Amino acid sequence: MRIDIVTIFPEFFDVLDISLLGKARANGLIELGVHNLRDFTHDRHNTVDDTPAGGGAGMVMKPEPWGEALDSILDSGTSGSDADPIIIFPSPAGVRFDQKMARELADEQHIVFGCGRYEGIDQRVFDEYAERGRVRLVSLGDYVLNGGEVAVMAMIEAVGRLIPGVVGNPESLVEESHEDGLLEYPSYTKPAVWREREVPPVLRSGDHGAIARWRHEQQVERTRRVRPDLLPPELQHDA
Ligand code: JEK
Repeated sequence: MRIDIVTIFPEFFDVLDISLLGKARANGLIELGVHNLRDFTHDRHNTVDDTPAGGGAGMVMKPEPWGEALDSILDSGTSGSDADPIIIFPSPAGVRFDQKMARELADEQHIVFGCGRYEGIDQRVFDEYAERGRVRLVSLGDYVLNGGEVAVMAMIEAVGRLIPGVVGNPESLVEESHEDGLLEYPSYTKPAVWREREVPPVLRSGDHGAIARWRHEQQVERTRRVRPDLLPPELQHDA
């Protein structure tokens, strides 16, 4: 997979070299390009923002640097050899990012992330590239961040660990693929007693059927308590 990121804070993504993706990049499983939006300006102050049309608070990102940056990524590099990239713009007005979207993105050959700042990017940038290919506005969650960078880091981590060879232990991914959309069960390790707190005896019983049933009960109970919205209808009964 190839990932390109356009941002005014390219150093923000230096940490990807030491995170779990470092190995995947060394193996050639993930190619990463980080592009400074200011490199696509032509004025002395490398201006990327301007006042909002129609008035209002804050600043809006100008379309021209975005057009030059995205054009250079789309028609340079892996030109022709790869399938058409999907362009993702993090936005508080986007569709919610979730595990299903992470799985879909893990199948892509080429993802381009556009990180906005200020009050966001001129709408015409989205319209222009939506007319030429696949554009998605995606929100990390229902809270307001200062820009798209943190959202892109989270999305890359969620997508990257689904690419075969990127995650250390493929068994944990097999287990996840069988998940039922419930929250996970609580985990324990040794020692069997810590500060008078016991590992539940069933987990030390060696009875794998009993362990599987206990874990499922814990999942259902936990989901009912903290995320009732995730409970499938057949598990929904009151009290
Ligand atoms: C991309 C710029 C900052 C801040 C104004 C007025 C109500 C806010 C943009 N889950 C997520 N939360 N926030 C983002 C995100 C934030 C961004 C950018 C993503 C680019 N900003 C900003 C205030 C406002 N709005 C109406 C909401 C707009 C995000 C993701 N992904």
